[in-house]
Amino acid sequence: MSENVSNHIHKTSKKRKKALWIVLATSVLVLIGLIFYALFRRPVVESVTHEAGTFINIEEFLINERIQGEFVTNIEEIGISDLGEYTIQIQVKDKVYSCIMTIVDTLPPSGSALSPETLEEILPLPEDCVVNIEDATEVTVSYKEVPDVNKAGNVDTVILLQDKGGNVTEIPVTIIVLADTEAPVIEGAVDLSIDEGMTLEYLEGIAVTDNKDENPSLIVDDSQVDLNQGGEYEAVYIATDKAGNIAKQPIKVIVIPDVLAPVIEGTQDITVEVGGSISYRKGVTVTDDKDENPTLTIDNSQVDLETPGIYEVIYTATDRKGNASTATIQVTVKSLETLAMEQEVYEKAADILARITDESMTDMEKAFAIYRWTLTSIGYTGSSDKSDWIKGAYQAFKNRSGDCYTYFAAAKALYNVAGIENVDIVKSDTSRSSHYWSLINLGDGWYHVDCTPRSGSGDNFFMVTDAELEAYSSLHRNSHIFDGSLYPERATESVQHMVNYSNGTLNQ
Ligand SMILES: [Ca+2]
Ligand SMILES: [Ca+2]
Ligand SMILES: [Ca+2]
Repeated sequence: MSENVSNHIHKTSKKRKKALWIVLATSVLVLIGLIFYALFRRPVVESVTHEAGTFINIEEFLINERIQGEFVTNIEEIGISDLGEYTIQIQVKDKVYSCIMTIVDTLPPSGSALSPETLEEILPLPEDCVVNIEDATEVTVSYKEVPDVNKAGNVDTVILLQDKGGNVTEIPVTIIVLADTEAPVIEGAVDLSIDEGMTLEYLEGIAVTDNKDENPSLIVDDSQVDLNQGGEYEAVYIATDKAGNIAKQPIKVIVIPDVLAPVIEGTQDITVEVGGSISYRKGVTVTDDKDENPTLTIDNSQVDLETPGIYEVIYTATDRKGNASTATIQVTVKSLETLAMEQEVYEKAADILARITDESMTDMEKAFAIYRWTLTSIGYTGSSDKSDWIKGAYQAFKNRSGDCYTYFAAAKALYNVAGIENVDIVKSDTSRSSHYWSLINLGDGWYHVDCTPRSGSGDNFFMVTDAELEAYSSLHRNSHIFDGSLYPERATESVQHMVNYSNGTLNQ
């Protein structure tokens, strides 16, 4: 028994010793572990969450403040407001550790309400409703609900400030909506001047703007202006905005009267054979100082194209204002026989002229040669057909005889071919006898030429003045009396000292 007891005691003692050893060994292992942990544990945290807008401090990354470390990553290159994840490298002693830094924005923005003024129907920008906005990240500004600003008054609304982190701040504001009381502004209005009868483009160059209305209306009141009557008038531009504000801008309108008649150009006498036709407008133009399209009427009611004769045609041009001018032409209707006779007369005249003149002669020498040829080449028989000078010339060239009409007509044909300006002149008092002669103009005025030989005396009439003709006429029963008012004004300077009738030459 005692041995058993002794054994039992001995066994108990052994068990205790064993437990003690286990505790001791465990403690040693824990201690060793702690020493290892202290000596070799990671000094840098695995991850960091950083609030945007604050300074990035090395201590955020170290497990306690006894550890000394420094950034390997250039931390200044990271925007402190740029949200996101960054891998940051940190050196502690001679080892480099990585850490994930996440920049977050958890703080809502702040701002101060304004009370912006606006006009009816014009919504202020939400940015204009808040000032002093502050946040670490970019903030967008918007209306929570778009306010109704269509009517004047105070409108309460809410502005939302939202940052990059999704944080939202609501700011109540009051918008002051004002009615539009400002009239539009008219620009470009100037006094206008225009020719009578024209139309005015009043609105050309006129601009209207308004403080609120993008399209204010613009009209012109020209009820006082009469564009068809010269004078000075007033017109008024009237601009109106949507709110009914009106601006008025008067201008002066000067209407320049049209007092000048149109000018007719290109009319000329027309010769046509019996039964022929005439285009009266051909080559005729009408212009006016003010009217771009003056009217032209042609009165040819007197013309009888079926009957030979000389007829008048009257052109009348009228401008818009009623100023009128006229031009008259003669239409000569000739029989075919007369036209043929005319052609023969001119052929014969050309033959004669070629014989009695040459290129070296002056116009006066040519005229004198015509005078001498006519005077001496035709015999006086005292009768002729006076219905047409062509007939007279025909008789002169064919028969070489006739009366004063024959001489006059022959000379006229020769003057025409020689290009000498001439006018027919007739005796005004034909109670005793009729007589025909010419006025010619060589550039120094009109002179009388009478190629009819006078019986008896050696009287000569080459380029004589009225006075010289009158001196003869008064002594010879008014042989050359005429109505001076019917003819172009005559020259008064005598050229008789140049004329040598006896030997047929001119003194230069
Ligand atoms: Ca924020
Ligand atoms: Ca306005
Ligand atoms: Ca005119």
